[in-house]
Amino acid sequence: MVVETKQTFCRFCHAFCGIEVDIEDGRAIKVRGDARNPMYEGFTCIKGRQLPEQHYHPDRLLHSQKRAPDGTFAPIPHQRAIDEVAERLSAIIAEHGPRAVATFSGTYGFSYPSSGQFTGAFMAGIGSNMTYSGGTIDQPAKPIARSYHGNWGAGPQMFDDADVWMLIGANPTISMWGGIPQYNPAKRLHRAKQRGLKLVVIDPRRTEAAEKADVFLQVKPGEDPTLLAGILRVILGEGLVDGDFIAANVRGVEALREAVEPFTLDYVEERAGVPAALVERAARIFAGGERGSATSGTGPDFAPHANVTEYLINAINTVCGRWLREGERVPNPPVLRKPKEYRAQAYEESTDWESREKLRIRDLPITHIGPPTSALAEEILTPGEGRVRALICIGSNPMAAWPDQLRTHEALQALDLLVTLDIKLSATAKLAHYVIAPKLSLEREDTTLPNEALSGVFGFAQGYPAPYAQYGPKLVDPPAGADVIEEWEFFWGLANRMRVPLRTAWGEVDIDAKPTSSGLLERMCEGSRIPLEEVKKHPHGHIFTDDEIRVAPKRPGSPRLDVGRAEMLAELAVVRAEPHFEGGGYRAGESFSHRLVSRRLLESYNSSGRDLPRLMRRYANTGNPAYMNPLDLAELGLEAGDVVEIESARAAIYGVVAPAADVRAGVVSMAHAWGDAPAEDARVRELGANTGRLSDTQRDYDPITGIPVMSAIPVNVRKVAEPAPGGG
Ligand SMILES: Nc1nc2c(c(=O)[nH]1)N[C@H]1C(S)=C(S)[C@@H](COP(=O)(O)OP(=O)(O)OC[C@H]3O[C@@H](n4cnc5c(=O)[nH]c(N)nc54)[C@H](O)[C@@H]3O)O[C@H]1N2
Ligand SMILES: Nc1nc2c(c(=O)[nH]1)N[C@H]1C(S)=C(S)[C@@H](COP(=O)(O)OP(=O)(O)OC[C@H]3O[C@@H](n4cnc5c(=O)[nH]c(N)nc54)[C@H](O)[C@@H]3O)O[C@H]1N2
Ligand code: SF4
Ligand SMILES: [Mo]
Repeated sequence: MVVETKQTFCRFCHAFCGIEVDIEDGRAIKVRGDARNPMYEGFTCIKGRQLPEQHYHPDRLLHSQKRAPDGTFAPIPHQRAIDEVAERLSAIIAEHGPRAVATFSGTYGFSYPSSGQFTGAFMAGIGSNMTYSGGTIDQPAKPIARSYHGNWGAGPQMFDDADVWMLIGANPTISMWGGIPQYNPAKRLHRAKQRGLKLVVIDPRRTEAAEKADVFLQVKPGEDPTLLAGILRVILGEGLVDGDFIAANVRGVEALREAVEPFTLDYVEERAGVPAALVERAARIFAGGERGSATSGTGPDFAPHANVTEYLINAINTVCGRWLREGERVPNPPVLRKPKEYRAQAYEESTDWESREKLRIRDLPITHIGPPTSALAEEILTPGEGRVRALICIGSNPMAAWPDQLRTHEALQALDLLVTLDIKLSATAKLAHYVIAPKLSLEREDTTLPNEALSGVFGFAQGYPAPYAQYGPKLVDPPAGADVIEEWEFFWGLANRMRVPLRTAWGEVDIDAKPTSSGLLERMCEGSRIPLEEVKKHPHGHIFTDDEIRVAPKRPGSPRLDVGRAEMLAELAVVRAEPHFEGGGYRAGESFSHRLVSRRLLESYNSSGRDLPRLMRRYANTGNPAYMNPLDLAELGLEAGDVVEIESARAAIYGVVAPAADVRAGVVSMAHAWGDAPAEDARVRELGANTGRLSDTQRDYDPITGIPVMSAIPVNVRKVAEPAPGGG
């Protein structure tokens, strides 16, 4: 049998690495990094190399499923499933109005751009704005803080020519997500260190990235606002700022200076648990460099006061002048997007949350990033007009990923209609009325456009650092006999039956003549700087450099970046006034022994990957380990492999302990999106445990984004007996 080799890109995670796939007899048999890909240079991780196992997994859904009243699932042709879902949605809308219908787009809603467009168009078509996404339980503080601070039209300085860099609660060489561009991040970091980059890392865990740090601040979880205010105080106090940039482009420096004044090094040391001399050194190194950014990941954005944390990160970059200037070459102009203008000036954004439409729940606003996912369970459970009664999940898994799993579990069971588009019977799918079986990545054509569009949305070091794009053709057919579709086809099918107009960003879609995937790709790339046809000529991907694309001068009368926003500085004052306790708690009268922090494991991707044996070797008898410092284990009389109960103010989970000297004492470091429904708790060694259950969506949540405390969660840890199987 001949083996053919073809190029495409991996979509197991959002890094979209360029890969080569060996195909034998119409089946993908092997995946490796594409050494000729100019962006990734042959890099892949162990997850991407499992794409064949994922595609041909015995539990992969090759047919859509319908749940019978007794809880069992039976295959249903996808056309029939769409007929029935359309009918039930129409009935719900007729009786309760369109707001009763919600969508939740998750990890694999991002990977395929037509999914998002058709979800949005369908929802707009029926007249519902209940379009929730993973973004509001990810790093919503980034766009919110950016709005308060203002946006810089030319973008931030880049990693590849930086001489200083600060990583706050991000671990890019494992998460491949950002903070350092997620395209072969280890190699980028290695090269940067070789040219002399000075790296500051702030994390409660000595991460893989921290191993490479010049200064490592092992901060107490949740204390980033204090630490960053302390760093700013040093920068401003010692005048380590870019005075010219500030004079021309910034306002609010005096207000900021006053606001950080109470964050003395002594105070920071005591509260954030970082030696004063190290804080000083970090500030001097970062501000003393020529180019670089302070960047962050999910960790600090899951902790309290995340908007302030992100605001202070913006302020550090701004007072140090870490933005691209007039005349500089734009490092990453669009490829598959339309040409755009880059100006060396600030742009103001609206922060008028108060005048926006509010949810019924806790008066939370629907901001420009959509309604807050952390309130959706309550939108489902709270009676009255506007109650959400139908939910469609697109490449997402609320049971694994939403904070406050007990509430989520209750809510999902209270729905009149739950539909999920998923490749397997996930914990959410098991509760669904219909599961729609989608095609997998190697069975569909697409482009790297979503990653290109990332830059500027999430902040620093996001999106491609160069004008790169790749087109990935369809490489294999779905397994014989399969009835699988692309997610957009589901929404098109609903629109067709319900007579709902579909207006995407690429124009109106005919709801009687079904488009093709190729046609949609062409439409979404219409007017792009580089035509799709040209990109297709480069099967290994290509960097479409254009030295003529430069940063334009600012327009007269342009606004300034604002580092002194009253709302943010007022919240910083709240931080300063808060009591801080020796234990883990945030409130007086509460006593907790530890704080539990989020982390990523290389071998799983949120709730994906746990069914792939080669990924799970290390976790075969532990699930997602509860990593703790050996000092803590000794104190609690624990040994590796013991089962503990981890209890927050909201709920308790089991965890299997693993010693980890890289974790700060007093901290439990544990990955999310493991475990299953509460009845399966005793199977902790096999399924892991769901850390989301420890969060309380109704307590200590952010009043703008609604995000509850999802990291730096105060918990108590105690040894318990091995849970009895079947004993939930
Ligand atoms: N406690 C805690 N909670 C967290 C986090 C945390 O760190 N701690 N992280 C948060 C973050 S950052 C995020 S982004 C969210 C993620 O939240 P979700 O996106 O809801 O979670 P995932 O587990 O990624 O869900 C992806 C689902 O898509 C399915 N799937 C896999 N491939 C495909 C495909 O090709 N097509 C389709 N249609 N489906 C597919 C998978 O089987 C899985 O069920 O979780 C958040 N929740
Ligand atoms: N292998 C793998 N890759 C993934 C994912 C996955 O599940 N597995 N998930 C993907 C998703 S959805 C996302 S959003 C990205 C996230 O990408 P990252 O944000 O880089 O994710 P993490 O590796 O969890 O890094 C978060 C870091 O924050 C630290 N941290 C926790 N709490 C605090 C705190 O209070 N303060 C500070 N300073 N640090 C803290 C943790 O110790 C951890 O090192 O990763 C993506 N990539
Ligand atoms: S980092 Fe791994 S999972 Fe992510 S795209 Fe690359 S090979 Fe795939
Ligand atoms: Mo995420």
